[in-house]
Amino acid sequence: MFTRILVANRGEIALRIIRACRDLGIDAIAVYSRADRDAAYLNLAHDAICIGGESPTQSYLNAAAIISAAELTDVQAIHPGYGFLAENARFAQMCRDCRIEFIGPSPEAMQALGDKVAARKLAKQAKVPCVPGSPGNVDSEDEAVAIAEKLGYPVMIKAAAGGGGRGMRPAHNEATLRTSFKHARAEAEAAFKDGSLYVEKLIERPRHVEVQLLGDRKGNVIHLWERDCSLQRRHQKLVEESPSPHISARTRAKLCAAAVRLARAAGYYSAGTCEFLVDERENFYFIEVNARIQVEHPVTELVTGEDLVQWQIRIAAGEPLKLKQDQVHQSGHALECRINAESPEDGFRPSPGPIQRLILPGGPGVRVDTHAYAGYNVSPFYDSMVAKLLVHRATRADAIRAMRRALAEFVIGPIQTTIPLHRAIMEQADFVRGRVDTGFIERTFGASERGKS
Ligand code: MV4
Repeated sequence: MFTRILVANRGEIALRIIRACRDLGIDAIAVYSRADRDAAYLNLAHDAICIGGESPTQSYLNAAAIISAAELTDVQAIHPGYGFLAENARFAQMCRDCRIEFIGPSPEAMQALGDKVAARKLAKQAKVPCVPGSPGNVDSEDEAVAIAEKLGYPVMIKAAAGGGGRGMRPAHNEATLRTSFKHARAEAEAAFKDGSLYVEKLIERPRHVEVQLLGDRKGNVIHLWERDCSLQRRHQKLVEESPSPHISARTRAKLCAAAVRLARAAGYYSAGTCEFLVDERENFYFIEVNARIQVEHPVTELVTGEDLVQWQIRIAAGEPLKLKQDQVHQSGHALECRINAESPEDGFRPSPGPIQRLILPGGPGVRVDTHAYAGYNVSPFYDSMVAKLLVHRATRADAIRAMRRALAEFVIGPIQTTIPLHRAIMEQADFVRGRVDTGFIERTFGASERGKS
């Protein structure tokens, strides 16, 4: 097992990884940008190293600075967390070249799955259902039109290098397809330096269901059931839960088995997620793999009782996965609300600044993952998430009640947060009935939403 790990991230996930290291008896080395020098979790690390300026490119995205910090502190491994360098295959390769274990999948798997067209091909080979669409890249407008006519409108144009909703455009007829194609290509070129596009049939009112996977370096792959992340706003998840309220036990079993087949075909190890769209008739379609630990991983930790970050570390150290599929049970119901420093009444504008007052909820079944404290300054340079509030109870109804209680206890000020929005969501009849698709937020809180895209 490792004795020393570098934590190449910030905020709540840095703290989460430091905690896993402590539980495993490993020294955690933290890194920080000049904007994060007062972060309290730095004191929980064995050591902390400044890696550069406030902007992510100067610090948390600065691969050379991070590798230097790793060399300087003589760590055996780097945990990238999520975001920043977590899904950067070149960074994983740099780590390998420097004989530092990257705590994540292999650069090869990351590369193969990072290209959505290549991932779709792999999925098809593994007999994982995909959204009907083009077999590969679509190189011209005319080719896109021909494919759309075969599929039938509406269709969705996606960037091969995209993901998480970036570089995506719907088209409802030939005219909109032609303009969308031009725009999508320009956007993909600008955002990813790769203008490759593909076309899929548009799935109406989809639910977003993802399967948590763990694989070791010996080829063992298991799933830890699913999470439902349908409650989003502009591709920013707001609420996640497990089990999904939308699927039958039969669909769940098929979905999880499909995800495991894909991970095996990709030679995937470490923690990862296989994302699916699920339609109203419970047909499911693979869309992409997230080759990292995700923000919402604690939802799965609560229902399975497993520590995913510890597993990632054990796997990177070469341990075989001692956890067998039949030992992983989905017990009770977990919900997560992302508490962001934003103003929902003001188009979700970021609301950074000092936190003066903070009272965290607690009691039975409550978990709060946060790096925030009274006196902490929420920096405008980074993601606006300040806390993840989770509950775990026997049933979904009990979990919703516990979440209402926890949200009522939560005091944070004077910054604006998404807490009032979450309180409203937990009272919403459709949410309580489990009838949530990806258009829920727009339909329910539509007045302040429309016309902002
Ligand atoms: C789609 C889709 C409809 N049809 N693909 C958005 C995130 C990215 N991972 C895939 N996404 C979508 N892909 C087809 N063929 C609708 C979405 C989508 C969505 C998916 C999951 C959760 C929220 C969403 C919000 C808008 C669009």
